[in-house]
Amino acid sequence: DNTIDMIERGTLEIISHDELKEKLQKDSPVAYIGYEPSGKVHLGHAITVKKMIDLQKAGFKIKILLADLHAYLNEKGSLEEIKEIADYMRKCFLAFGLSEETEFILGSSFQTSEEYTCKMYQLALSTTLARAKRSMAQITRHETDHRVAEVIYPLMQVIDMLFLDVDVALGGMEQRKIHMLARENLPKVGSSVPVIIHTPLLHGTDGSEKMSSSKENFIAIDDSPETIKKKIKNSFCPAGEVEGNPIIEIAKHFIYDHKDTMLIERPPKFGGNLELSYNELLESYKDGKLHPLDLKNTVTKELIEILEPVRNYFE
Ligand code: IYR
Repeated sequence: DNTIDMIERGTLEIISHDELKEKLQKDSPVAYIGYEPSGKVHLGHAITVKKMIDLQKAGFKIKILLADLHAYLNEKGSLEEIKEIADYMRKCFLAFGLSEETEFILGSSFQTSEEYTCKMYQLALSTTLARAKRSMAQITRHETDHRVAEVIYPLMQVIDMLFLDVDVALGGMEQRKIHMLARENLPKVGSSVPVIIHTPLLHGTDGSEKMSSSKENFIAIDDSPETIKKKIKNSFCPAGEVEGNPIIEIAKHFIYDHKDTMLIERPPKFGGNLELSYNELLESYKDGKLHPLDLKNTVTKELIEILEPVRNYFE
């Protein structure tokens, strides 16, 4: 039950809990996540990587799909550029704490095989165009002028689960509609269905809904201390507002995940030091007793410390 608690901590949903318990009884269950290699590895990715580390500790074999063809279909660059970024991503994940046993798989290494392609065609027959398009709403680069690539993408993601033989698929909440498509349609192509785990999205430092490497609203896990300082200093962080506040979210996911209280250092003339639990932090911030600048300074200091192993790995 400790294991279940650890897996569940910080997630938004698990579909389903009972199935997860069954998977934990297996000999060596497999958990996977896929990433489009593009731009920098940032704190949004890190939320899911942390959860993969939890699953690794819980006894899962971890497969990380470096989804180069998916990135290509989503217009993230040429395949050569994308493969280079895939290599950087793999290094980032190891630097961040996934163990050396983690299996990294390049999408294009299996996604063009005859068997894969035939399964995808089979799935194409049982999936409506409307549903495939809808599943991409939070993933595609296009708001209008939709490309055919956009409906091939989710079909491939579903078939990945079959070919990588996974027991658990993890993703941010934006993957939900593709995951639901998988739950419903995998049985139709003769496959079992994986357990799905969703983690929350992190707001961008500009306050927009999703931290994203293409929007310059991210903090990269290998950013220098100076860059982290600058980005947090300029970040959206409205006084009194905790909903949708990226700095509060960073504190929640990256500091309070391993600490019960956080020390806020303030000069006596600004009220002196505070040691706050997460709930106390929310209350103080809402009541205006904690100024955005003091919050930012503390989160900056803590985050620089948390990301130190990543910077060391690259040096
Ligand atoms: N759709 C993901 C990338 C991706 C995830 C999985 I799980 C796949 O099997 C394939 C691709 C994204 O938006 O980054």
